[in-house]
Amino acid sequence: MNDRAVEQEWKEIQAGKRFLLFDGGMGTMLQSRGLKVGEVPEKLNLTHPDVVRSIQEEYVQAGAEVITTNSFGANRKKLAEGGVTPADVIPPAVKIAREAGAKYVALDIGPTGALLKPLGTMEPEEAYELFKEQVQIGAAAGADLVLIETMSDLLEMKMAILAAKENSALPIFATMTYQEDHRTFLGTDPKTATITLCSLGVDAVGVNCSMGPKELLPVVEEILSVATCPVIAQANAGLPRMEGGNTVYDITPTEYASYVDQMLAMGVTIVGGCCGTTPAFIREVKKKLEGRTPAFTPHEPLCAMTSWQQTVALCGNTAVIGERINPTGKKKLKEALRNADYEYILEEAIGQQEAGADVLDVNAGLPEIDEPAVLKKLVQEIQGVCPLPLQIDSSDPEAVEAAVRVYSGKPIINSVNGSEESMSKILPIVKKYGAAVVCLTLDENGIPEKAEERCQIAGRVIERAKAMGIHKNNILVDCLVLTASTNQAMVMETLRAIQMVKERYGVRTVLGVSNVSFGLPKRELLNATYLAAAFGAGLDMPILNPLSKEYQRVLQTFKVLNNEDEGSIRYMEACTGGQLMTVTELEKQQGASQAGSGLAQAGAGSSQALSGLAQAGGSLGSQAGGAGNATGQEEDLFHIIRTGRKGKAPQAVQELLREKTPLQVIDEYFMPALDEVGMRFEKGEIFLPQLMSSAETVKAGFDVIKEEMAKSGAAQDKGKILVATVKGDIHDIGKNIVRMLLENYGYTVVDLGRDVEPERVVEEVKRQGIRLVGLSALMTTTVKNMKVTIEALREAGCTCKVMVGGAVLTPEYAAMVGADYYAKDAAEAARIAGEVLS
Ligand code: HCB
Repeated sequence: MNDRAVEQEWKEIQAGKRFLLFDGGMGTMLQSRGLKVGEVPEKLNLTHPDVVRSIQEEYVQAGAEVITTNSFGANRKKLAEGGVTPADVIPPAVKIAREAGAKYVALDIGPTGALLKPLGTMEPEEAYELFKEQVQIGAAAGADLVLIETMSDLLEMKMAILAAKENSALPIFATMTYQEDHRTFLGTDPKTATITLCSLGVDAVGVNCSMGPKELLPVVEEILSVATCPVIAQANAGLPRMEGGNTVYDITPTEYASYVDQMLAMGVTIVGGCCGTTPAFIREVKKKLEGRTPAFTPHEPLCAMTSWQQTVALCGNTAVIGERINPTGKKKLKEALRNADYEYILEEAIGQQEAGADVLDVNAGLPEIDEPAVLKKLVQEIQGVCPLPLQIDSSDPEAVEAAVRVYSGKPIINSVNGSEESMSKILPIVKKYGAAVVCLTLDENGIPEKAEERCQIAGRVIERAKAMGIHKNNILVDCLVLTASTNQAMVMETLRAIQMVKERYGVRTVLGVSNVSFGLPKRELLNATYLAAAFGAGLDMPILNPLSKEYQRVLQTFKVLNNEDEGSIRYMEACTGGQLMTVTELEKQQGASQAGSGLAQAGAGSSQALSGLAQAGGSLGSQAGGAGNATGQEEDLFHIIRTGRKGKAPQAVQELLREKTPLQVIDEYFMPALDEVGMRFEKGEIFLPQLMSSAETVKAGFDVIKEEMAKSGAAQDKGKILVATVKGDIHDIGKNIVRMLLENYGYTVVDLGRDVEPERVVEEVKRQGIRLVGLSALMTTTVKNMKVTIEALREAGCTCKVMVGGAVLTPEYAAMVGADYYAKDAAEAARIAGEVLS
């Protein structure tokens, strides 16, 4: 094909008007050639290029147009294990694919193999550097596109996309991998991933690996429901299972193709295969493409923001942006920012989340701090504990970019305005990182008085953004309210402007409501009344303090009236929960007759249409107390563990230890909090990152307990006990508690750690003449390894006693695995030790 024809074909592919067929799996094929995929499969490009080539030739013969290079793990970090570099294996990988007859060569990029911060230890930029090297080498070697696949971490995917964008002009296809619960291993759902990846400007988005094609159908459906670019699906050949040490796939090529057929009918245009698929699968899929017309219709970008776990979309509903992480006028927050006291700020984040905020504004604007560094760190810290999407709020473009770059998801940038400087600096960041942006209706000349002029500024920014390829759904206009104490005549003009921009441009609106009341008494009353009025004018996203009871009442009542709270369920819950007492009820309760009188007047000044809402808001104001600020209060250790804030745990434990024994703290706080976290994890309410944060928090608290117990530690040595968590199991909190208590009772504990091979246990028992072994297992799947370990001890002739424990165990299981004792908790373990070693 000549260049023009190729160009035309790509245009069609990128518009979803032409199908594109990828190849299938490589591993299964290598095995069928008698080759074992070694530790570094990419080395085969050097040692057995002929074999790799002949497999790819088969795929070409079967009809595959795109051949994926054998470079899935070809990043510097992974390759180091095999003593090779990306420069050694990527160019031959591209060459082999080309020689095999590929129409297009896809540079294959898989995950780095390390967990990124805050879950793991790798900095996002470190991942970026690894991907950058792969892209640069692959592009120079002549790849036609970049395929980033099998990703579970949205942030890692983002780093790979940025690396591809910034270091090549190649089309980018991005696919994530989902589990049976339709979330990635780290808890991202298909819609959230798709919205985020599309906004980053990829050329195709989708799913690979995961499960069989049948199980992927609902995932594909979700992806298609929001995709703005063509969708790619490359499933496995069924659900993999183990048989005699090998991974086996059950689906036949024709069955596979019949599910692909369904995907094509749903709108998928790019297909191929993943693990377990072979040229026979691709041949069958090819038949489904023949004579068929693509059914893909791209969606308009949704007005939506995402975190790595959640999407907040504005489709006729309202959503609240929590305003509290902004140092303006907040002494404590300023101090926290200056001292890098992130714990205080995380508390603010959690508090707002629990009060019902949908998005959090994050602002670190203090002249005396390094704003880019602090804002970036703040975003990372908050994303570590809070799943809400964030609004990155700064007037410094450098700080905005630093924060947006490491943000996992599609954030809102706050803000751009109509001045040339702002538009030229902020809009390119919005475009590059696929963010939504708040457009302030001001420019070089300040805030215009009249709604008409504010509307004109919004129009200018929208036009400019459009010219850069930013869709109007990614622009949220803030018509800016000035305080009633100094600009009373302009307050209602803002509401006119809201109505006007919505009508004229069809955009969503944002408003920092609390500004209206600066300098006046009973601010919350004014704020709530104004919020109700603003909702009436069509406001979509108020920026406010979600902890304010007055605001909450307006919000909850408005959601009923706006048909957002289906069946008024949440409203009724709030009523029965006592959160929404009416003036009369309050008066009754307080026995006071004056409580609500001022409020009715507050509503009366507003226009007729709004007065009902204003009253609803107004009646709230009568409740005494104000913001209902959960922060600043003594925080319960249970809550700290549940919300996974490890920095807070040591102090909370220390305080509890003044009144309680270490074991009481463990039993009354650690265990129930972990139980609840485990339950929520099982129900799919939280995901692995949150589970890990809670575990880390317990560990931080546990370190304090350990120190405390060491102080009162017994002097004599009552004998040696070996403890270990069995093979395949990495849970060790329980085992560590057992160890600590036994040490405290005067035993010497040999702790082999977690995920311990049976042979290791046998070796140490023999070497150290151990008489009591304590094994721990927390998962049903690892209980069997207790049995294996105990059998290994018995076979080796060890006469030691074995006790077993861990949440899943029961006395029956203990007997079944051949243990001598079952210890339901650490105290029981100490009692058993006394019996065995006395
Ligand atoms: Co984990 N996890 N987890 N997890 N995890 C559990 C155990 C589940 C029950 C949660 C659930 O789904 N409801 C579940 C297991 C389901 C099952 O098999 N029935 C589960 C899963 C599925 C997983 C992963 C597979 C998740 C994933 O990756 N998708 C993964 C496993 C990886 C692996 O092991 N290969 C995983 C990972 C994690 C971490 C890393 C996030 C974290 C562990 C951190 C760590 O231990 N360093 C974690 C945690 C914390 C839990 C929960 C929430 C708490 C466990 C815990 O520490 N309990 C747990 C849910 C739950 O159990 N409520 C959840 C508190 C301790 C003190 O209790 O029973 O261990 P304990 O110990 C007691 C007692 O039993 C006895 O004394 C201790 C003190 O009184 N005892 C012994 C314990 N061992 C003893 C040995 C003796 O000789 C004598 C007495």
